[in-house]
Amino acid sequence: MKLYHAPKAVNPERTFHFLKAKGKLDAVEIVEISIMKQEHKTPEYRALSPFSQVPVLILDDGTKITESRAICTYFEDVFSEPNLMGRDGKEKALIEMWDRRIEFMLMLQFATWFRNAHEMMAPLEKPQSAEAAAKGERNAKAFAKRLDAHLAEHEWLAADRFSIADITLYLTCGFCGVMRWKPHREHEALGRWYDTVKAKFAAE
Ligand SMILES: N[C@@H](CCC(=O)N[C@@H](CS)C(=O)NCC(=O)O)C(=O)O
Repeated sequence: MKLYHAPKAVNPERTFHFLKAKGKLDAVEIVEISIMKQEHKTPEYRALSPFSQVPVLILDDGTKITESRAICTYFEDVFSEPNLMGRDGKEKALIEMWDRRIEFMLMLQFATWFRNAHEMMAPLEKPQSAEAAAKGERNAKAFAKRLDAHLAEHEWLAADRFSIADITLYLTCGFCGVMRWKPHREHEALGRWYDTVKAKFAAE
């Protein structure tokens, strides 16, 4: 198995950290791609990823999987422990619910802000839009407040234990630093949760 990974980019980091949480980084060949050098725009890479995005997982039979969550679903199946996506219907649904909320209501909103406002993104986001950036920023910041309220009453995002939803949120919080925004330093419960996840990854 081969995983095309772009360090520091949130979706590839999601699959990478998922694999890390499984303790299986050694089981997969990792190939690094530089998005800033536009290595994902080459004809060779486009043959692997038709939308020119990272990550991509290539299975031993040549099958290409190009969505980060779908790649995690595959890893969950082949590396079943520790379970990160739910053991029964209820856990699976709650974990997926929170993971999708983080993806749509925080990560995508933040990405809209970042891609439309940061000069580094100008070659990739044409044209950039100040209006879209402002809307993304507003939405991301409003959702961070709601997350803080949830985490004030729960140790983990979903199902009372560490899951893929925590991985997605942890990496998204880190990604927000690129706009000098640290939601986990603005909100107390989010900060307590963030430090716990950080310590967990540092110990692995
Ligand atoms: N829905 C896809 C999104 C993948 C994605 O947007 N990857 C970004 C890096 S975080 C990328 O490859 N960007 C390249 C570009 O925008 O040109 C997934 O979850 O894998």
